[in-house]
Amino acid sequence: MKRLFSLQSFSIIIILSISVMIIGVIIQGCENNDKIQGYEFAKLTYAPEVPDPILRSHPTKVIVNLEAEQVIGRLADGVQYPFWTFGGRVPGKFIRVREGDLVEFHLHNSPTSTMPHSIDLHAVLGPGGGAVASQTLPGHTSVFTFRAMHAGLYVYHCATQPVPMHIANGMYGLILVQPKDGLPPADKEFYVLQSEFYTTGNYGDPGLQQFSMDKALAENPTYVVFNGSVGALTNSNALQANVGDRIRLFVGNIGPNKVSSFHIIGQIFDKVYDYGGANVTQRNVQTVLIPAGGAVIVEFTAKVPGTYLLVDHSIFRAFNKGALGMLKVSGEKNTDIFSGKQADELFTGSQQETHSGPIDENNSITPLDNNTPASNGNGIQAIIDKGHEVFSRTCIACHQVNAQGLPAIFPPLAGSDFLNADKDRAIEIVLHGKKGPVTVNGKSFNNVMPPQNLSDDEIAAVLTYVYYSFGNSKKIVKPEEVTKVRNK
Ligand code: HEC
Ligand SMILES: [Cu+2]
Repeated sequence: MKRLFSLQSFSIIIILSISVMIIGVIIQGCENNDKIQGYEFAKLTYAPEVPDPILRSHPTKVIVNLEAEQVIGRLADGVQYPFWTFGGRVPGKFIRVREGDLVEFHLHNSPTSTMPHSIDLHAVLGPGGGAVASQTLPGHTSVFTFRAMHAGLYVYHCATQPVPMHIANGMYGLILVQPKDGLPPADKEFYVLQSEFYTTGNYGDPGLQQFSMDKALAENPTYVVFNGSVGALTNSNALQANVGDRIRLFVGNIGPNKVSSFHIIGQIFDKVYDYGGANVTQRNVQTVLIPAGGAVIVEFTAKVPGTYLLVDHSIFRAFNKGALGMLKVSGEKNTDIFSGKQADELFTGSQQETHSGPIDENNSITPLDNNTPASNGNGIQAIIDKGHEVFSRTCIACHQVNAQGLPAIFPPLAGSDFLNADKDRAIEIVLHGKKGPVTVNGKSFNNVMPPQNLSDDEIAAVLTYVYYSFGNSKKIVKPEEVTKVRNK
């Protein structure tokens, strides 16, 4: 009996000590998972690329090298701007670290800079977000270190006086502090940042522009763009994905003045990390609000192929100031989800009356009398003035103020070979609209222009104005010619 007892206690002691060892290993493991281990250099990316997800399960020291540089670059076709940048482009490079990482930040200021620069990262807990610690003269490097305490998506920007001007000139970007446990897997991750530019010239005015303090103070941007320039995300620069891809966008808005109403035409964000915080706070959202100096993470799955437009749904900014991007989704059609156009039938109006016919006397619309400049030959200038007025209230919505159109969407009227080649055809287009493929100045378009509900005088005037402006062939269009085409 006695012997048996001691054998039992022996095995209990063994079991106990094994358990203690196991627990010790577990505790040690936990400790290691919070301890900074080793170091690495951050791999930064230019928009729209995002650095690969971090697979580490422990924090490390991350060394970030970023250079402030002043460069002249493209703001729109034919338009240049003297940008101040982080990394030579706007927006600045994307930084990705893991929650708990110790970030050793090396801010270099190029020797060719004309002024000091600095950085305020919204991911920093400390005065100025690093602004004071990082004030850096041209040809110098500042180093400071911070612990990435809170997971989330944060903007960074220059914080050297005058701060608003450093921001307005392009000094901003995004830093993602990836949660400890990572984000759920995604097939595509993209970096999109909205910002405004305030130029001395109007939208589209060619040549090297300068910063306009007046427009900035009036909060009246000349340009509102995604990723630093008009067209940075359109056509051959469009974001690319496949049907079925899980797509995650890291979207920032730096302003400097405006709040963004970010929307993708034809998509629904099925997950939204509002304000770029760590949690999914909403599902099935059409438009997200991004404060100036804020960010958001949105996710969705592209179910149907096609081109989807990224816009600020303050919509004049999208179609008239540049806040337009494209996501091209390729793959198999899915007619269960979206049929595409199934019919195109004639519709003559519920009152059996169309606006294109002659206006009768009982109609409340007063017909234009014949005493208009277009018909009394009062001189070409009067016609052009009237045409300008018609143009501004109708055509610019699509063909843009400068008549340059929008790449792949609206053809240009400026210097348009198509317009200049055939006057009657132009009249017909304004009268009856146009759809299907068309090539203008070697670029193809395939879209729909609705009929313009204008009188013969108005059409004559607007076309004369267009022919006499924007480097076109100076043709005069008479109201009689419009009437002739209308009655054809
Ligand atoms: C709602 C948008 C819209 C409006 C408003 C509009 N257009 Fe268009 N326009 C288009 C589109 C789209 C096309 C190309 C259609 C196609 O792809 O077949 C086009 C084509 C044209 C063309 C032939 C192509 C070219 O660039 O030379 C002319 C000329 C033209 N429009 C003139 C006008 C004039 C003048 C007005 C104002 C009275 C006007 N449009 C208003 C959308 C519009
Ligand atoms: Cu700066």
